[in-house]
Amino acid sequence: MRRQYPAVSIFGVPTDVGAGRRGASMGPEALRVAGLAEALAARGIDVADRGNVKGPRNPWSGPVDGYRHLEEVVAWNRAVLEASTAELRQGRMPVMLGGDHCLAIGSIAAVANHCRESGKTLRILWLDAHTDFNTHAITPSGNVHGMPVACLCGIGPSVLTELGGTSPAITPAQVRQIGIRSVDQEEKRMVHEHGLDIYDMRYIDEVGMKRVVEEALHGLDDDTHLHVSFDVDVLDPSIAPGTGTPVPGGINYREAQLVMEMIADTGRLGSLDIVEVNTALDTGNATAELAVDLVESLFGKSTLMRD
Ligand code: HAR
Ligand code: MN
Ligand code: MN
Ligand code: MN
Repeated sequence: MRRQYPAVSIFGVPTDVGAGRRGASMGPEALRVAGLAEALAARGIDVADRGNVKGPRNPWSGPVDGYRHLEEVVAWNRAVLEASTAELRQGRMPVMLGGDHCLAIGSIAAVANHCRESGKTLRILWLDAHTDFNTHAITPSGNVHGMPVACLCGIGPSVLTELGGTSPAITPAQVRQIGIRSVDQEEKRMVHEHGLDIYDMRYIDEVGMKRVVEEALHGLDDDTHLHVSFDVDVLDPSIAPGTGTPVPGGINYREAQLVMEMIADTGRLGSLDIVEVNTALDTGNATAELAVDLVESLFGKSTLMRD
């Protein structure tokens, strides 16, 4: 039995202004070349590729007051917010192709507003090696892709925390993070202080991915809008080498498939980011191709269930 999905609108967000290495700006094309839109269409989903949102070039300058390229990050996120908001208003599912993970500030601010307006409950599944909960005061790099969760929770510069109008856009209680294995010293204190729900690699090893996803998805109901923010560095670098901040010991192919299949089973997926595909660092286009394979499962492809 095929589950019904809302129409999908794909946007490229070709930027790496939030990252410390160049190349994530090529992610949208890499995912297109890997056949993302075709794969969704083949599943019977009404999919439109809206092209790329526009933003400033990467000035490749150093941090100022603990932020690199803050002005550019804000400009890109305004464009993402606007694009995403327009699709949600039409009842469509925005899929943002990064680009670095700073774009989640705009995409999730849009979804949070949409949920407030429509009376839905928002749940965010953050698949990542990193917690992305840094601030300008504690960041080791100044790279804003290490800060989006904090910004969304109201901790950060007002130009980002107030991007969508309401600040904070979300609360830590709405977030579940899976695959975490790299948290900076001061960032550890922050995530504990703010009570983030983190399923780190040790916990995944100990209890298994099935239970992890059951716990992370616990309490979803018909009124839940599930946003998945998929940072490809959650995957083990041996299968996903094309990313700017790889960390050994990530989730393997089967674990990744299971996460996606279990999310699909909820039928609650409402919006998606696919970020940090860095083609300059990839082996061929392997990382984008794997991401497309996993996204097919996220949209209900399964071994035995008939389409
Ligand atoms: N924690 C490090 C920093 O803030 C590295 C962060 C991010 N890398 C990402 N985001 N790909 O998940 O600089
Ligand atoms: Mn990330
Ligand atoms: Mn990451
Ligand atoms: Mn919705």
